[in-house]
Amino acid sequence: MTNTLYDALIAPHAKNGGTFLDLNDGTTWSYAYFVQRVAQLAHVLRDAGVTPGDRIVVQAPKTADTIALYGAALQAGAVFLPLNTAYTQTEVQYFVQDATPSLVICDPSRLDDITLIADGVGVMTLSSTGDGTLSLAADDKPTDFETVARGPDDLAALLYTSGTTGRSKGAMLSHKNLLSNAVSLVDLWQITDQDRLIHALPIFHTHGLFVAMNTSLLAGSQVRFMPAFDVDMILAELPKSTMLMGVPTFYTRLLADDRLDVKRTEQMRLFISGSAPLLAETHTAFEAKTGHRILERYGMTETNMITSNPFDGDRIEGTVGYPLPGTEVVVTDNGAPVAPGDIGMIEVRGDNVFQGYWNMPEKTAEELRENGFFITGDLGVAADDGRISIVGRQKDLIISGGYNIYPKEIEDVVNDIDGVLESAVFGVPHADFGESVMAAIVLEDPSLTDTTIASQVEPKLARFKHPRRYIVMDALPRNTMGKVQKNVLRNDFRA
Ligand code: MLC
Ligand code: AMP
Repeated sequence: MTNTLYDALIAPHAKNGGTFLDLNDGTTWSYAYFVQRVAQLAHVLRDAGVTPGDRIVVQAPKTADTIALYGAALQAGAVFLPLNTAYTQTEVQYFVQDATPSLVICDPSRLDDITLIADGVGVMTLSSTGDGTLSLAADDKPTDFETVARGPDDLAALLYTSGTTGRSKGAMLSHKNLLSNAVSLVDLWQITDQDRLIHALPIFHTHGLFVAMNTSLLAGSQVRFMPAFDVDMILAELPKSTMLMGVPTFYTRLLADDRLDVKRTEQMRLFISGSAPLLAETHTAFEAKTGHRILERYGMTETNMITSNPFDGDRIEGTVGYPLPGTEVVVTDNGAPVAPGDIGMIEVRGDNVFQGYWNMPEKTAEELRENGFFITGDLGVAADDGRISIVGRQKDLIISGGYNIYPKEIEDVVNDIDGVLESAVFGVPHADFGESVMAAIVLEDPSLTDTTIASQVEPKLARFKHPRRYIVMDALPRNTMGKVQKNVLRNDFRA
């Protein structure tokens, strides 16, 4: 039986006694043990009724078993659907209803919440202490499993990404999409089994799950697997590691610590940044303190990684480098390529580009052209030699600490509150998170307070999406067409 991703990422390690995961409690998982654990979990999935092509929703803590569950989903031919652990019951309900999974896996502390909205779908638990029902059920299962056949075009994962319409869209990622990108990155960044990656990202997004884990599995490298970002822990691991992947907030926080220096980073081979713009000043300050030039790359949930600064060659601050091998990037004006140096829409085509949005053919048709180019919503410039710089976004999006926040989703919730006439949510610069969320509101009921509004937003939206300030206005600024001028709000309230 062939299974594109399983055969490339997992099967080759069946007899590999080398360390894969180095965990916080001091224990390690060898690659060979990982392969066996994946098989045990695949048995649990099958026994729970998961059949090939079924979606499994996973809102679970960052543990070794969660990574093995990703492997198990691949081996059982299922579609892995990870969710941010910060999502509320209301948010999870939408994903469950939209994706119609055959199994939902959550932290034991969320079991009641999730069972209520799972609508007859089976729910199992996965905890950070290993005593969830999923892990316990796996313990006495056989350590081998007959791999389900999956080809390059079969779906491997469904990752939701919010949209400008306020409704999250499930990006369908095939085995080929994920594998082709991992192969390009391993080659480009020269990742080998001699590498040790510091992994401090969440594993429910492209960056922490695919960019970090798929490349490590493909190369057979070691992963220092941390439950979350922690400056002290990272500083302690730098002398024993070779790579770090992070969002810009990782780097600004590390820079603020005097213990970061040349000596501590001597063994490190590569610092990679992505998911949000890395300020040129962060790049420069990091080099001054450590001697390392951070390698910035650019990607999206729908496309995996698109461009990267070179491994050998100039890593230029403020640019995201060149298209990955096998990936075409064009900068366009209404679909027509613009000249080098001119600003336009970044469009992408290649094996890395997703298969479309789950159950949303109209949305897919709007963003994925018939000729295969995906319209990213990011505005960029290509230099004469093809190097890309991102200069802005056409989509109304805030990126806070690497998390994408779509204003429309928040506006819908705020506008629904009795006594609110309308609102406009926008981002302002934030030293730690890059951007931070603010809401301008117009009230029908002047007695409504920030606290009342916040208390009604809280149960509906994950904490990282909550506006940090509500600004009451008599009217929202609008242009002659009646469109709210968010640039005016951003300028007026940036301080
Ligand atoms: C946490 N909080 C945030 C936040 N993260 N608020 C805004 N933006 C964020 N990103 C809030 C919490 O709700 C909490 O609020 C407070 O901050 C402290 O929570 P915490 O869990 O202790 O936060 P911290 O550990 O400091 O996390 C910050 C972070 C984390 C930057 C380390 O957000 C992170 O790991 N971000 C990475 C996101 C990522 O992987 N993106 C990749 C997307 S893929 P309060 O008020 O309750 O205290 C993609 C494609 C690509 O974009 O190209 O890669
Ligand atoms: P997501 O939908 O979460 O995958 O986020 C993708 C978006 O993150 C892209 O469309 C960009 O707007 C942004 N992004 C990713 N990497 C970078 C980068 N290096 N510089 C600027 N923006 C980035």
